[in-house]
Amino acid sequence: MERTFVMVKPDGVQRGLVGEVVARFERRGFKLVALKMLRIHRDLAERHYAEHQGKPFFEDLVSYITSGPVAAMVIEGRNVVATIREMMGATQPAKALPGTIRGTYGIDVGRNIVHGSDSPASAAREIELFFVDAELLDYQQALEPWIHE
Ligand code: DAT
Ligand code: MG
Repeated sequence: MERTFVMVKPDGVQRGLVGEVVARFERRGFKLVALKMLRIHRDLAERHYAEHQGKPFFEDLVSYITSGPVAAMVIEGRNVVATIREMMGATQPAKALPGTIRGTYGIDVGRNIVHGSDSPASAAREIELFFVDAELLDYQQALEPWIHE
């Protein structure tokens, strides 16, 4: 089963949107396999956003993501990486479709509430950056047969 890494960014935590974001994924039927809050420090931020190093917005991105606590999670389900990207909406909230997370709660690109891995390979890399194996829980979702046929 596929896994993805999701994070409610500091603006989402400050605005009290952690429950709202998690609830959307739970209601969709996805399984939460890890969840914790942490404060990201510069070293982890730079590694997480390594692909953006050197871009003009990199410094602002690192200072934003390290500016307060985040809620980090690992979510499991069929095609979960792409589905959660769709549920998040476009990177620029102004272009995100209404009903998506960013299209419901966001305006500026530098305050776009949520992160989600963009591919299964990114997910594997990001999960390893933020979690140790023992934090990824292996359990049966009681409603599983009612979610997957
Ligand atoms: P996403 O978060 O949708 O995966 P990304 O990986 O391209 O988007 O960029 C990571 C974050 O960097 C994004 O959530 C917000 C910021 N960002 C991206 N492009 C930007 C831009 N052109 N100007 C300012 N910030 C940007
Ligand atoms: Mg990205």
